[in-house]
Amino acid sequence: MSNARLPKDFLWGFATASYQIEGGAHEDGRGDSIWDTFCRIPGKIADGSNGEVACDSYHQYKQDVALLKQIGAKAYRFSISWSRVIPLGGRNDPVNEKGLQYYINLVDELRANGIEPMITLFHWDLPQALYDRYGGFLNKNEYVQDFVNFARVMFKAMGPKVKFWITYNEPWCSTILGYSIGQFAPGHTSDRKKHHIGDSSTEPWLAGHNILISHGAAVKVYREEFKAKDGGVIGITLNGDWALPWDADDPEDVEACQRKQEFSIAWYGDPIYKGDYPTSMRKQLGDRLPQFSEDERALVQGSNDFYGMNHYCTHYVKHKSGPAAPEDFTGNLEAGLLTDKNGTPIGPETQSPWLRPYPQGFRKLIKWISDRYDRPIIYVTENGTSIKGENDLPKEQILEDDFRCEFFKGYVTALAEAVTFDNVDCRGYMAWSLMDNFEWAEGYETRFGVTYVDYVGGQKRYPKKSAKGLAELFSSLCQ
Ligand code: PNW
Repeated sequence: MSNARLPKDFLWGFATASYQIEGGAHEDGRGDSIWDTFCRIPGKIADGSNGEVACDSYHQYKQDVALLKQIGAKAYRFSISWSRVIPLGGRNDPVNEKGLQYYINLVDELRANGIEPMITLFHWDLPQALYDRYGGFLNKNEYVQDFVNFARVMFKAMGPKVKFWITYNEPWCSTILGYSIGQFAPGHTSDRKKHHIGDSSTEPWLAGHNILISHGAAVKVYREEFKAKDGGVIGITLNGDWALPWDADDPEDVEACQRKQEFSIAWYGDPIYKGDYPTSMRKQLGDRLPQFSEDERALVQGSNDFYGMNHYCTHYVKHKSGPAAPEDFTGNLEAGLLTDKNGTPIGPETQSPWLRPYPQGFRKLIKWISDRYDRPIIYVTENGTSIKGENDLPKEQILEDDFRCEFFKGYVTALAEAVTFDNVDCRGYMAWSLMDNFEWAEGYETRFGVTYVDYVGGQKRYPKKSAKGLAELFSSLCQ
């Protein structure tokens, strides 16, 4: 398969997210987000850390851009801390000009260095004030208007300088991890041992519905008020793992794989590309899954100029018999299995318990998405890996990250195969991540960067081998 190629003008680069890298958590008027408060609850973050300083990108953004340039990136995907721009979050609350200026400066610096900015409006850090005021995602009327207002503030501030907009990063994570399992902010779950508030049987579906509507409403504003003069495109980023049957000879496990994709990816993808939730979800969830009114459907259907795809790994899936539990969010199956019936592991271990590399799964999944949604334009907006025990190694060894180089080689080659042989229209790829950063509930112990960040040495950055590896990989494939 060595004749697999990517287009000459393929847009490749690196991704990060505001709370994971910026720090400057209380500077120049930034307000708290739900992640600032979540980190203060003992036991929620593995190493008890938070994003107060993180990679200090609030002060070192020029170094970040220099680094991108040095390693040959064509694009940089980053996200906006909503509570930095509007500290209290709402449509009647003041805009914090200093906070907004940070992002204008970053975009100007990127453009001055010939790097294409790609902005994610929301990467999980909801302003705490909106959660306190009306429950955040769960209040449709208030939330949708506030998100649209925030989006408009950003579209207006950036104008034609930004050509790529992503409304949301991985709403599956915000809703399932944040409103069902309680592992992510704001920590809601039915499990009273974990949290005092939440209903896993209803809240994730309601939160997801309201996110979809706010996405559609923000896209409408971009298309009506900005697109013609600013010339950008806008979409949403969905995460997705590939699924293999635990028992390849059991038709019920094979069927469960499809249902698993519907419950995780098509939950958001189908309303956007087809106008409603998948039948399998309606069948299992009944009235707990909200209905789209005609107005809502009109907002959501057709609201992607491109599909943003985050992908890391593949899991085995095993069907369950009997009725689904009320808090089930998987499609009544065992998801996330790391070995199959014969005990064969899906791939080598990494530092992240859920992540086992399996490059062929990337090719399969991107084709699955492309086929289901009639060949949308796809940008891969995240893909990368942690390495088992990386954090415990001396710096010199961390910089020789051959495991990560192999990961990228396998995955990017699989992508090139999908583009060359499977008729997939993928136009860009952002590796996760430009640098080691705050890995949410796993804290700083898990590193995903192609750049080592010295957290005790002033957050200084040292490119790893994989940083250079990507440039070589793309220069050989893009021709
Ligand atoms: C993505 N899981 O999150 C996020 O978009 C990034 O912010 C994050 O740092 C990166 O992947 C690496 O984890 C995920 O538990 C977090 O399956 C958790 C899961 C999947 C994606």
